[in-house]
Amino acid sequence: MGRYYQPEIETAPRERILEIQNEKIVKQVRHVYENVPYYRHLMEEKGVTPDDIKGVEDIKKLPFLSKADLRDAYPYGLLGTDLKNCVRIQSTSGTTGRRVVAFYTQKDIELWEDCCARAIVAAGGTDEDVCQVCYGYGLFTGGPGLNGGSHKVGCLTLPMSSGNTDRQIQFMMDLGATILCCTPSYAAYIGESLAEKGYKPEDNKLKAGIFGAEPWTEEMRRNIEKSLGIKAYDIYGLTETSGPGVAFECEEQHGMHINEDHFYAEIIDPDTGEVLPDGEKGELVFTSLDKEAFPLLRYRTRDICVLHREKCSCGRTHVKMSKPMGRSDDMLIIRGVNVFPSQIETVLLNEGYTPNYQILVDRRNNTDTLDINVELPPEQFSDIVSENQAKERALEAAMRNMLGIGPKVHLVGPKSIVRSEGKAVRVIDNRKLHD
Ligand code: DLL
Repeated sequence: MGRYYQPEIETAPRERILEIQNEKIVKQVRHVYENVPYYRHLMEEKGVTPDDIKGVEDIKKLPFLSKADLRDAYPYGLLGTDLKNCVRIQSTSGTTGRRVVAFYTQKDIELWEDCCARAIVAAGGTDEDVCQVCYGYGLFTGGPGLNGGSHKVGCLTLPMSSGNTDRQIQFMMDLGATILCCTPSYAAYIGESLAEKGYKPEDNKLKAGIFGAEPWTEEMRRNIEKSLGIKAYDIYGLTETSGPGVAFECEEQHGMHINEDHFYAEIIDPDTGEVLPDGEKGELVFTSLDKEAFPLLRYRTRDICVLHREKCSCGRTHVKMSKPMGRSDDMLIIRGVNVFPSQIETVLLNEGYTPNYQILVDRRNNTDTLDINVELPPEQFSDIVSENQAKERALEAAMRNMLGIGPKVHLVGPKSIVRSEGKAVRVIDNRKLHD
């Protein structure tokens, strides 16, 4: 296997890519219009018909789609094909109210796995490699996506899923894993655990890591590379667009190539929706070009980034996106799990507390921590420590249920959370996630 998984498309001249995109978008829009009444209605509202879309130039005529639409249409409202043609669902982590369920036909899965295979090959993967996948398996897209990509490349795949670090390390050493796939914070933690066990970076056989699903800095990259003795590559994606592999880093390790034959990217001003030119920072919007079961036109990711089209020394011609530099909504990613402050508020209100709370996020020993200070009104305040502790544990359980991760809850006395004169400052995030 060479430097590319699908060289004819990954290094295709720009004109060829545009030709492919133009051809596919016409079909994709028609497919959505004919099969997804929810989106057809949005098009009708905007006065656009499939005949207006003759190529990617016309994508800007189409209405946007947001997470709120996905919620409205839950679970089947955006399905582009008969359920009987679907073979899989995946879903976002946590959340009851905001769960996103994505559907796949067998062809959708093939294309998704191709995208992940491209990422693995770009990180130097071949059929000689042993690829340890410790993203979560199950509903989360990380495990299944990289697992499928690893099979396509022909690597010996270790489907570890996340957690149980001792076992991860044992398999890594005993089976000579050469590629590690997990979140960057878990990679850093594995590096630390190896050192604690007395291993030096040269003791493992790893050569590369494919890390994503959460923001990470160049400083984290350097630390991980040093502690594991590898090259660390970024990979991006979201459940809505199939999962990891929408974009991936090449040997330049400078921006992620977007798989433009499957996804058309735009950057918009998050406030006005206006399309911004390449090189300007704004919200990333994706249009799928050939999805069957869960096609999304102009989906607002809420991730803030920049697109670059300069020639890349790796030979790939696909546009590059910068690392996400933040979000245009209030979503937090904590230990790889997407968390919205509104979910925390919902639990508090459901459990009979007031919405006076503060969310504290930090990163200690490469692991995200989530603490929630919850203010008790005078009538609920108790001097008996054990009573408060029991309430804290009960709230923690309710939060875990809603969020999919367990926070530490601290009940605090009446009026001890500072009232804000403007917008309440609900979230204090002390992690340094962006350079
Ligand atoms: O995190 C898919 C994924 C799995 C990507 C494994 C990479 C590796 P969701 O849970 O739907 O899907 O979360 C998607 O995570 O909108 C970004 O805000 C964030 N995100 C994903 N990759 C990166 C990355 C998966 N490389 C949301 N850097 C996205 C920064 C990322 N943020």
